[in-house]
Amino acid sequence: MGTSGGQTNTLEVDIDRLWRDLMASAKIGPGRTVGLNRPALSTADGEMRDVFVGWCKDAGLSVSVDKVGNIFARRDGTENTLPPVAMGSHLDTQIAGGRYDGILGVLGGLEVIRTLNDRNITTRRPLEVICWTNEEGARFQPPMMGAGAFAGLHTLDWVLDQTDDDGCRFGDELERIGYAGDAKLSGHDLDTYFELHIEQGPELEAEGLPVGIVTGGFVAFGSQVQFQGETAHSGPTPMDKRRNALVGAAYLIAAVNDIGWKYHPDARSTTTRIQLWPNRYGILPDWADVTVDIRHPERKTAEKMAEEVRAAIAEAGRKGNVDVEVVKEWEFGCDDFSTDCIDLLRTKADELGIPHKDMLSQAGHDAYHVAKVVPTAMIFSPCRDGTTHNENEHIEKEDTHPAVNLLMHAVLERANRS
Ligand code: HGY
Ligand code: MN
Ligand code: MN
Repeated sequence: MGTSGGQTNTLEVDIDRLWRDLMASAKIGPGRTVGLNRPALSTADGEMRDVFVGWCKDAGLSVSVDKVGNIFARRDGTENTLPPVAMGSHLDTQIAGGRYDGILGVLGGLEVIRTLNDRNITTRRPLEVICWTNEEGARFQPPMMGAGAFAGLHTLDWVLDQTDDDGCRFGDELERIGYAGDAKLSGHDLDTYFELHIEQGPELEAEGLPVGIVTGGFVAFGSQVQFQGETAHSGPTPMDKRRNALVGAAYLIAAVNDIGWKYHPDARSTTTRIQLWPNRYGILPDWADVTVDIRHPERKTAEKMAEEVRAAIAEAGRKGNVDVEVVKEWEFGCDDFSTDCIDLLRTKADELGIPHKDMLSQAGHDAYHVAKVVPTAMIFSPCRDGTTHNENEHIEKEDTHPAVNLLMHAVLERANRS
């Protein structure tokens, strides 16, 4: 049995090996320029999953896949009846995504495993590296769907029946890429879950800090809203006879933006997409579908904003003289992170001499949902200018190394605790 936590403070991950993996991943599902276009359950997502599973098997891990495609790669410990300590994040990206959002957390976890293998270090509890399905919600809303199903927020049938803009069904796409697993959604016990993720904000870089310890997350409310009007000719139809779905959507889009400014600077309010039919010259659209995303660090204010959005939805239908319906709603936010695990991260960072700060996450993460059922904590690493959901997302190897080391030492401590 190798060292299990003895002389391990000199233990460091091989950051060059991790970078090789990150650069290899960056070639799978290339975007328009330097980033990625690898939405969940796309062919590229399937290819990336296959590569990841291959790397896991090469590292001696046993791989299982659950019924929504979450991948669990396991390294046995010395006491395998104990639930595993897990690391992970997501490999799917936005369609104009960066190379590191989510991917660093999955491949960073695999690098931890490889380092323990190299040094012949065993742990008391087993370890797992997890790839959650559809974190981004780029094709199938809501986001964090795989982790949400794992945490019991969504039923299996509901997830499998979600469709994308082309009417492709989640369950069919999962079959098509070969990741409709047979492992049950519930009952996959985890002892702890640590998620390493780029900050997706400018604070760590601006303060020259290599690590953020995430104490909570902005509360977010999302809704998919549909407007139903009537097609008509844009020439002969008098203004008082129109039922233009795009006008209803436009009133809502402007109102959502105003609500964000009303609660500025801490609020975020966005209409991120619109679909329209027929969306052609000379004919009024009779159907519009918009997705609204509002966020705030305080739940009370986020709920107030959500109430104002609901009022704006009704008002937009009235002013646009069209019918309006909220077809889907979701929320996420996190004040469920484990204080024990947060304290462990702080202690380990101090022991390792890694400067760090506590901070909130403004983006959503799989860890938000996992935290509902498993003791969970998150580690942030710096990203340039905070640029993200943008192909120019960029991180530096040296700046990222400490956070990956912290992940490894926290996992080791947690896996070997009595
Ligand atoms: O919505 C989010 O914040 C995450 O990127 N899915
Ligand atoms: Mn992410
Ligand atoms: Mn993202």
